[in-house]
Amino acid sequence: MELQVETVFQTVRDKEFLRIADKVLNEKRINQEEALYLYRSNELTALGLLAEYINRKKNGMYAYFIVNRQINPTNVCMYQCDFCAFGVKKSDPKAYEMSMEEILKKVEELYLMGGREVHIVGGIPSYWDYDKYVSIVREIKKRFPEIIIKAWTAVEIHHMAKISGKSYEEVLSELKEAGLDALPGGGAEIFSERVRKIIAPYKANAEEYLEVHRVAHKLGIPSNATMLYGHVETLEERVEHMEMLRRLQDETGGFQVFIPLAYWPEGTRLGGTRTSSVDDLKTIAISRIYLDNFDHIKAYWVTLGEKVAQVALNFGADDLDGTIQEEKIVHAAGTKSAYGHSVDKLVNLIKKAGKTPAERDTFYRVVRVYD
Ligand code: V47
Ligand code: SF4
Repeated sequence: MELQVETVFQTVRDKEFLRIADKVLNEKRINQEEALYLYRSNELTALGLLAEYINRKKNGMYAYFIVNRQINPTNVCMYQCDFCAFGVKKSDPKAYEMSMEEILKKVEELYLMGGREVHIVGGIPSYWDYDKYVSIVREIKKRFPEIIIKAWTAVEIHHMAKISGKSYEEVLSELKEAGLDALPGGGAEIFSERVRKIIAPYKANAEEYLEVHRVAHKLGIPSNATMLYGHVETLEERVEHMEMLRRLQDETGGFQVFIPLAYWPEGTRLGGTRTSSVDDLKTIAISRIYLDNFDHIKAYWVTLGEKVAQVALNFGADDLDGTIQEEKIVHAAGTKSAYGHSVDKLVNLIKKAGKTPAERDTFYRVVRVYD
């Protein structure tokens, strides 16, 4: 059945909302002003329906998940971003660093349960040398060649280039040669210079983040993109962030998924309050509509909570991330989500959202459908 904007949206009285909705249904790109209008509108259910319509055209009734594991090898970090409760100084009693044996043990546990992906991201200690990052990838690949390694954010890649004197291209090529398969999307935060000066003044800036991803795509390394929202940024700055990603995706086509990350304030220097579920759902829906050149939008259950993530699967998102097993970054900032989920739990969450659970690998190749 074809959706007709007049009948589906008959309860919506806002003419400008309807004009934008019609544009979206006609597969025309919306601009930044129109995205802002959608953010400021109170037509939440119509917005969700619009985003979900786009999502179903791209992904049908599938909602994806992956059997994966996060490994955060250390929480010692020289950058001390104000929104982050995870990164601590070496002298902090909470500071830890995993040995290579501990890291390999964690990968082995994943391997034995049939997992497919390790997602490695952590703090950036001033005393780690370049080879440390490369050797973690190399050792994992050597022992577990079937495991897909999604490791090191653009911020870490930029840092590696800085300490080694190598170019992004050299660093990424060496990591690829060691066994790196994909880059995670962390470190993007909000691209606005104004915001970065407040929340993360010392690490890679927007241009550097985007350039790392550009080079990765050129080398055939796919990557993900994130946006940390709900702190000091304006709605304009969120939309500008999406615009910069949309432009790079037009150029390279190398992004696989966009992941809006809801900010958790507990234990951070920045403080503030949690996002509302309405804001979370709007952000999922608007990103689905705005990023028309991205195939996937992730409802990351760790930041959204399981319940909002489930609703988000009907607001334009098509992916829940995965079993994860152990997550330290957002848990340090107060999330009450479980540390990990079983496959059964994720399958159930998805089925109860009215979607078909599709287990995937890192590259969105379907491994198993749970009808
Ligand atoms: O870059 C840090 C964020 C990110 C907080 O690529 C916080 O598939 C909320 O990027 N509240 C790391 N978020 C996690 C990440 C990620 C997660 C899942 C999947 C993928 C992927 C990437 O966590 C950091 C930062 O943006 N973060 N502190 C906080 N207080
Ligand atoms: Fe370090 Fe990343 Fe936390 Fe910033 S967000 S303090 S770079 S771990």
